[in-house]
Amino acid sequence: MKLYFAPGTSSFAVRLALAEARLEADFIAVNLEDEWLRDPQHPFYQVNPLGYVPVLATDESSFLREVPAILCFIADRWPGEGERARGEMDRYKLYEMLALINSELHKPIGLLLRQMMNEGGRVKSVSRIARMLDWLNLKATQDEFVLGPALSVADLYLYTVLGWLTYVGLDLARWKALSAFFAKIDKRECVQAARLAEAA
Ligand SMILES: N[C@@H](CCC(=O)N[C@@H](CS)C(=O)NCC(=O)O)C(=O)O
Repeated sequence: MKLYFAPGTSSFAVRLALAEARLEADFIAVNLEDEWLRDPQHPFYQVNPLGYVPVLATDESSFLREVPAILCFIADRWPGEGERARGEMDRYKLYEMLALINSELHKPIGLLLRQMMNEGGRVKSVSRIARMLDWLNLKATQDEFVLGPALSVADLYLYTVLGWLTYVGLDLARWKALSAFFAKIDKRECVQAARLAEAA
């Protein structure tokens, strides 16, 4: 497998999931600033014509895109996690959480980071993100991980996007249980190793 990634972006959640699931992959850095990235002549166009990461190449010609889909693919190949997610309702709960992180946190934070909102939109968006974090903070007071007692790919995705809050003027310390969750994931051996590898 190959992961097309850009440092500091959502592809880090996929890198973490691969590491925790002990799945081997090669890592191909993509320069998101490259203005030719979406040009049909650019090699990355075959990988993702939409010009963004992450993309997981599952073999030479099969490219899986969109963080929630890629994380489900990994979850199914992660023995412990696959086992946990086997129940039908558990599976829907995993989709639910991945969709929430993707659409209610990842995307709006991404738009804020890229300054793609006017001031009114920015204020509303920050307040909506804070509301999501209030709810996730409450969940974090009740369970060890976002989907219950076992680590899942959703935790790794949430951890990744929580790491961006500071860049949009939100202080994670405001949400005590989420801060503790972040610190717990951050301490994991795989996470530390993945961070070093990403920076190399
Ligand atoms: N819908 C995609 C969005 C991925 C995404 O936002 N990727 C960002 C990095 S976090 C990116 O590559 N942005 C560059 C761009 O969109 O031009 C997903 O969920 O995987």
